[in-house]
Amino acid sequence: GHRGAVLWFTGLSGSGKSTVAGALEQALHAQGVATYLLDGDNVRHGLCRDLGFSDDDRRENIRRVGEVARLMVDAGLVVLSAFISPHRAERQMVRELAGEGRFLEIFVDTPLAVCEARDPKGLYRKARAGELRNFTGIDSAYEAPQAPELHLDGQQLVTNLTDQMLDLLRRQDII
Ligand code: GGZ
Repeated sequence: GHRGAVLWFTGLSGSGKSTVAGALEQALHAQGVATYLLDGDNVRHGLCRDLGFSDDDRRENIRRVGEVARLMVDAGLVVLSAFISPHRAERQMVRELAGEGRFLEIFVDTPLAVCEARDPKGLYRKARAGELRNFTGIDSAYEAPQAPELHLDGQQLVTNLTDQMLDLLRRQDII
């Protein structure tokens, strides 16, 4: 069996949050664990389609995601949530919503220079050119976690990172 929990991935755009969360989800499915992956692709086109990237809109984005994640945890799912979530206060809010012991913060730590070199969607280039405002790491702040449950080096191989996450879930009696 397994118990519900929120795995909260935070990191810069291009840090690898979605890739790492997707790899963990596959590994959990292979073990018969019921999961749901929340990320910008399925949330910012629907539930949060009215929101942009001002501080207020990011706060509301994270608040809604946190509420949805809580409902899914109540249903017994392991929720993987991959948002930049740049502000400590909002991550703390979701931690309190989920309940202590049901929220695990996973910091996907990839240096800005590396994310910028990857630039899979060309957004960093646009931000540097002044064509995109309030871009995290360029002209909008990212507050790194001070005490995440797991601190991942985003430049390591995904298989290695997946093993570290599975170890965490075993230690926390989630799987
Ligand atoms: C940051 C932005 C911005 C700005 C568009 N700042 O690499 P991506 O494209 O796929 O991931 C980024 C995504 C961030 O959305 P989140 O919902 O995770 O952000 S937050 O938690 O702060 O609410 C990026 C794209 O949206 N994007 N404009 N200005 N990322």
